[in-house]
Amino acid sequence: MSKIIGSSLKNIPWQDKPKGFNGPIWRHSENPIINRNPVNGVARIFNSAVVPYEGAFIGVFRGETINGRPHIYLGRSKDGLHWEFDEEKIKFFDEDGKPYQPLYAYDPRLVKVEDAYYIIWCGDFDGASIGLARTTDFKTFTRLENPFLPFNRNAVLFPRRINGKYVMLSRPSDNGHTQFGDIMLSQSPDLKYWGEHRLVMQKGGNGWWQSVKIGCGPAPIELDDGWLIFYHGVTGTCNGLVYSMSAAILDKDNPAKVLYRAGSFMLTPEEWYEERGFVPNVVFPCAALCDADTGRIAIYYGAADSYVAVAYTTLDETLNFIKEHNEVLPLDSTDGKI
Ligand code: BMA
Repeated sequence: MSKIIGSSLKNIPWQDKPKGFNGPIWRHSENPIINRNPVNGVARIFNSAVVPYEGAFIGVFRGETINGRPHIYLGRSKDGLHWEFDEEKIKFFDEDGKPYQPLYAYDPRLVKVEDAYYIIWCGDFDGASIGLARTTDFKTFTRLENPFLPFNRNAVLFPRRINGKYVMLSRPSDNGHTQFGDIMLSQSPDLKYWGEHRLVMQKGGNGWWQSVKIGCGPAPIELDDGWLIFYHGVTGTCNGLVYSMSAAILDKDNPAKVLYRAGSFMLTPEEWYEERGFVPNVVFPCAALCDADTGRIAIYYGAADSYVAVAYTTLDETLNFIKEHNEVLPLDSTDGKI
């Protein structure tokens, strides 16, 4: 069986799989872990990302302010489940030290690459596109050049360079509530100039749960023989879009190539906090903590655009599910250079 390449994380939030539960991902029993109105002036926190930090946990949180605009807030937690937030949104400065605040910022991801932590979000760049910032201490945040042209609204970095390049997954889109979308990959020698774009995975397949669009989720998890990604897939119903999640394995040296991909969802909206909220029927994964020793994985996901929830799986459970439901689409298995 494959192994996670990474650190041990003994204090990873964890609950064993409930007896009699058959699914590959099981929910934390005290979900949602963040409720409405968590901070003065913030109505909802959801679609947010966390990392281990100094023996505890730190995260960047999508805070929907009471005028409806989302911004990114910093949060800290001892156990990864109970969070305290700064009252003020994160202040970003450019590389010359001048204020460089996003007009709005949502769906942040947080990834450690070498000695720095990177925040990747969707913000306004004459339309929705991707924002990128670096911090080493969670006190000062340096906003870098916007990686892509508009429109694009969903991106995450790989946690290390591959073949000497930084690698970003993203989902190019339109200026609205995009009714299409595949996962692409872009590469950069310096986090400034991005190119060598590749197609990674397309929506669709035999099942319907990912028929409208797909988008990347947490930072890819390095395995000895590939990269594990959790991602969201969207289906259309007469009552609107439904967001579920599943997983795939990408090639280790060329992650534009999909080795295995689950043709069925691993988690879909079922609980009240996933089915009922500002946008009903949404599970939207943005972060995953892993313990390399045990293969335990804790996934943080936004629920119904209203709450943050946690769910658990293990590497073995996930790999078994992916392989049992394997369905790689024709262009997924190529090197993506079309
Ligand atoms: C997507 C993004 C997410 C959101 C989802 C469901 O397009 O805007 O932030 O969770 O829609 O509303």
